[in-house]
Amino acid sequence: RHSPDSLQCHLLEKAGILNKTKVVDNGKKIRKNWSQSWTVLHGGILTFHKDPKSAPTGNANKSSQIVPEYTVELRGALIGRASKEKSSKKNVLELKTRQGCEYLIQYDTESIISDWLKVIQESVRQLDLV
Ligand code: I3S
Repeated sequence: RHSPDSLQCHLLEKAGILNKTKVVDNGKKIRKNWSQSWTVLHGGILTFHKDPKSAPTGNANKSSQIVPEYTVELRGALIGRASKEKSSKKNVLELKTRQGCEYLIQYDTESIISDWLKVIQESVRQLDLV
């Protein structure tokens, strides 16, 4: 039950719709581009999928709706509430990866954002132990 494999299994956490934008790419600040994203946290990896609305028309089949846009390695990452200067939106989280990328994550429903904050914090903590 506590082998490394079983620990990996316990890292299945959450999935849902969020708004997100990357703001720093490998240490370089980039222009915000908020979009909605089917977001999956599994095995210490957070995957933001492409907004199906951004897919070219005629290509809106099921598989085009689950194309990963960003995969984020959570080991060693920092997650917390973003300061007011980072965005005018409400309920914004800031996620900084060890690889030097930063993302903002937002949703108008506070309980949804606080659940994601808790589960990402817990995932980062768990990854520290294995
Ligand atoms: O940090 P900024 O530059 O105020 O972010 C805003 C811009 O990304 C804006 O797009 P343009 O760069 O095309 O003006 C977005 O529409 C806004 O949503 C961004 O600000 P918020 O406060 O919503 O994160």
